[in-house]
Amino acid sequence: MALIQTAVREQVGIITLDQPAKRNALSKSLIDEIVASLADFQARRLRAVVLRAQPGTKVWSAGHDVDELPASRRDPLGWDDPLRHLIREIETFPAPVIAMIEGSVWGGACETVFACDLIVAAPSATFAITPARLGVPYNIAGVLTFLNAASLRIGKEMAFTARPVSAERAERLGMINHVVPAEELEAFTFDLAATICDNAPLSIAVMKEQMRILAGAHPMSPQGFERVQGLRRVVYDSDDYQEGIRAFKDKRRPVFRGR
Ligand code: YXS
Repeated sequence: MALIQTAVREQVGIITLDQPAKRNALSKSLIDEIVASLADFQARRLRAVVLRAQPGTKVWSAGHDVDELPASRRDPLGWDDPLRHLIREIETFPAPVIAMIEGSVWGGACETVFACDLIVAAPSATFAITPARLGVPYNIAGVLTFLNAASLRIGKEMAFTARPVSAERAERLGMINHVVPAEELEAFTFDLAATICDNAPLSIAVMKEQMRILAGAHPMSPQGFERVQGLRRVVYDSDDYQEGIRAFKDKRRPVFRGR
């Protein structure tokens, strides 16, 4: 059963998340379908991609599929994790990927949206960074995605509180490009895509790649990286990590004890 719908409108590829029963959770299967669609769009030399959910959805995506997070003692967001693969595919896709958002966006889906090149949202959209809600030690490239979207102070507030940020506040803070009334969202987004398609695709592709390289150009010493990985291991080996996942599955509030 398809977990996404795809379409092509002139030179724009469209990917619609379509697994409402699981609130479009980013499972490996769903991510594999997105990645395959991006490869097809690239082969067809499409000049923009719109990544959206079903019209009128209350939840754009509930984030990483919690059922696919490792139980314990293994990095939950290592290089080969499907979510990490999706982020890299979006960042390296040789044309702009525009996230069109209605409803709430959670955790790994929030990073996915922030990894997109442009974000157009309806007033109903909210954005939440949720590792602290589940006891997950986010990975350092993911933290950089968040810091490239929000200021350090806002990034800390979102990460430490795990509270959703409204579309209006996100636009005011420059975290998203436009907030548009829901009934105008599709027309506005596709007009933006059409404008991009009328410009020089090679020039756009090289500027997107330059900005990716520059946005990721942060010096980190081998010692610094090893320190981060050591700290993350303490977290994903902790009782709190297991409690966070267990509480989610039990549909109850977690009780974190700091060990
Ligand atoms: O009980 P059934 O079988 O019907 O399944 C329920 C949920 O378990 C399922 N579901 C998910 N399954 C796997 N992974 C998920 N992330 C996930 N979210 C939901 O979908 C069915 C319907 O969910 P339900 O009843 O809660 O729907 P709702 O409309 O009442 O509430 C929608 C949400 C999104 C507010 C609620 O589902 C929710 O809070 N979901 C979790 C949001 C979240 O914390 N996501 C972060 C996932 S972990 C992640 O992204 C990173 C690793 S991190 O945390 O580090 O950022």
